[in-house]
Amino acid sequence: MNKCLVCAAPIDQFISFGKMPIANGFLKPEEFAKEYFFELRVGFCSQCAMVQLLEQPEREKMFHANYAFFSSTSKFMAEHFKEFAGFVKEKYLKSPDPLVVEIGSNDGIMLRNFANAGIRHLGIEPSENVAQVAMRNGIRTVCSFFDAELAKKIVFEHGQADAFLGANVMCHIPYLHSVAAGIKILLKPKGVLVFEDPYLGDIVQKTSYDQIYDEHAFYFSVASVSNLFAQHGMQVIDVLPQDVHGGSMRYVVAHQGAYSVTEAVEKQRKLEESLGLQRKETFDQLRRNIENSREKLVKLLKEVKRNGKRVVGYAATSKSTTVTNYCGITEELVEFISDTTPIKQGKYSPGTHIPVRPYDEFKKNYPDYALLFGWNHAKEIMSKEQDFVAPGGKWIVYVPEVKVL
Ligand code: DWN
Ligand code: SAH
Ligand code: ZN
Repeated sequence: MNKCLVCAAPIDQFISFGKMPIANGFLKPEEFAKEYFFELRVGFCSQCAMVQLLEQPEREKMFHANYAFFSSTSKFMAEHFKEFAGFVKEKYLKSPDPLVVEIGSNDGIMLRNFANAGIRHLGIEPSENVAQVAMRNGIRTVCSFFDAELAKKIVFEHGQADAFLGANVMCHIPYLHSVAAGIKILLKPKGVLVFEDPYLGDIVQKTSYDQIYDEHAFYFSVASVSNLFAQHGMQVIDVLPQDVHGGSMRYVVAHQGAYSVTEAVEKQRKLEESLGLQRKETFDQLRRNIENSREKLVKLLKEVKRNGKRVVGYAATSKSTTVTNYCGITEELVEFISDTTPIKQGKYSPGTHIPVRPYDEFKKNYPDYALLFGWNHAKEIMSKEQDFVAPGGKWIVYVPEVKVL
């Protein structure tokens, strides 16, 4: 029996996706034979409402000097982080010469907004290749995993922080208690933690099961995040739903009693109750919805193939690794996956070994159908792909429902 990583209560599994490879482990044919697999199992803790992986590969297998995800590949996300930084600056950087610390700072997509404004900043990023891009652009970065020990060192060298930020990284860290303890040490009395992650409410409502993969150890709700920080003398003071990554939540957390709590927090908790995010049955239903989604997608792809049509995958996302492996989608159904990230191109998708090719190959010979693995960027992608659609190209999507657009 697994124990909850947050409250240590016994926890039940509600789904297994079977054997899965490293989601960002794009590889070469000579590496196929020694590819690493683990069982992607997910559980819900009835005690503290935290949804979590029950098995996760060691962190060095996921985050290293060849990490394949570079944040700045999306222009829309760059705009989003400009807004995020503006929100923090306006509301929480009131003291003279403030310090902003960000974990999972990647290639600097967020921190450059502070660096450009001459604000003291520090990025913590364990994946060396992406950290180097940030450093080359003048963003102060420490190449390390964040935990309570590192927090002490940062306070010693730089003093306490006014804002501690994290986008799509808190949910990646299984040792959340060490992270929370570190944040507690690092924040000034009026300092705030502002972080964003894919929101459990959206995953449940949209059956966006592809958010579930090795890197995502947790699937947060306001309830589970509040429970976690309460154990460390901190409280959620504000929550702001976001459209990005298929539906995310921005949480603002502060030392207990340092700020008044906005009405949005209670409102969201009520909404979570009505969605059943604190009930085990919700996740049994989610499993059935996921199984249905798989059945429909496989049926559709096989039908399209039978009709002699070409299907290409659009964007070799981490999420696509869950979809292709869980649904058994190989080169037989999807000719190749087009992606703009140089480090992924010329390699093969994890587990299912579909070729990943440069975007130009999509552009120069449009397929009949594009399977939108980057559905969370649909607005950005569809607005620039008019030339694919105009002569009859069609999108296949599977979130929130399997359909042809
Ligand atoms: O949480 C995480 C999020 C923030 O980023 C990480 N664990 C890993 C990663 O997840 P992902 O790989 O699912 O992220 P995206 O942003 O959905 O995928 C981006 C991929 O799509 C990149 O490989 C670039 C590609 N892409 C493309 O080929 N054409 C993206 C866009 C916008 C495009 O137009
Ligand atoms: N914040 C960026 C990157 C998200 S990808 C964005 O939203 O686009 C997750 C990032 O977190 C990766 O760059 C990974 O190397 C980093 N990361 C993983 N574990 C970490 C840890 N313990 N401390 C700090 N960063 C971590
Ligand atoms: Zn728990």
